[in-house]
Amino acid sequence: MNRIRGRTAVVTGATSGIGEACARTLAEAGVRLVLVARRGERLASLADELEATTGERVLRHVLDVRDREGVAGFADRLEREGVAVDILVNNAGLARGLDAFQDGSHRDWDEMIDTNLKGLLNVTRALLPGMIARDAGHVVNIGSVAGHVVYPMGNVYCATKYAVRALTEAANLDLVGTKVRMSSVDPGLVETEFSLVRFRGDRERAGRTYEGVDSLMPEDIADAVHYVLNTRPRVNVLNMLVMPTVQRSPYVIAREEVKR
Ligand code: NDP
Ligand code: 8X3
Repeated sequence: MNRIRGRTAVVTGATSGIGEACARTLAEAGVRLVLVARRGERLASLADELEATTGERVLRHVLDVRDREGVAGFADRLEREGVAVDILVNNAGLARGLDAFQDGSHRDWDEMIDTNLKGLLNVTRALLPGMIARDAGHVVNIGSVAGHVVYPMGNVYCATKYAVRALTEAANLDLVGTKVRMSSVDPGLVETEFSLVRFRGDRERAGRTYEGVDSLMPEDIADAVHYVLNTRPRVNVLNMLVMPTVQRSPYVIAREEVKR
């Protein structure tokens, strides 16, 4: 049964990887889309493509989730255009670097905290009150296995994802008595541009992350997000941890040897 057809969803970080896959999966399910990211050209090309395949208007809004004024402007635009948001997928996020705590870069730390934590807060703070006022809505936060288990050199990235899990739990306490739900979907290794961003464009190093590993693909996480959103209104999945079969923890990976 399709319980989300005709609903309106905001997907942040829709220009790549998991966010793009969520946009495609939700479009297929008949969800009206509002797509958000910083790279306008990519955003426009995905929105145009989904408009052509679904025949539905796809709103696009170039936004850096770290920019509080920009987020307020985005929320104002939605209100002006009479768009009531039923679903928010807080996906925009990134890792920068893989350094020991004692060698960490302030710039990398700020970027991760400002995006993964404060960016998620900014967008949620702007859209959640409308959901509460309508007593309907579902927020899905994309966390990570890194929010359950820390790994060497993951320090600040892991801390942001532990925070996402804590915020999902905390928000659910504050939402009790409403029909608004908040969930987190927490992936293990997914092959996306994540490592390319983490290693600032170093394709060889990024490629090694996925070498010999039958990683999750972005559509696997989009399926999980779809499942969570499509549950009956009485069901609230607080947290769904989704790992590749070959990865049982950040430390335990069956990696095939790659012959060179
Ligand atoms: P990608 O790099 O492929 O996609 C990240 C997306 O986030 C892009 O669309 C990017 O768009 C957007 N984004 C980044 N910063 C901002 C910003 N400041 N404002 C708006 N949008 C932003 O990586 P993934 O798809 O892998 O990452 C998506 C989420 O999944 C992240 O939260 C990540 O932490 C999480 N995750 C990823 C895993 C993996 O192994 N890949 C595993 C577990 C969790 P643009 O640059 O156009 O703004
Ligand atoms: C991304 C997955 O293991 O690189 O959250 O932290 S991992």
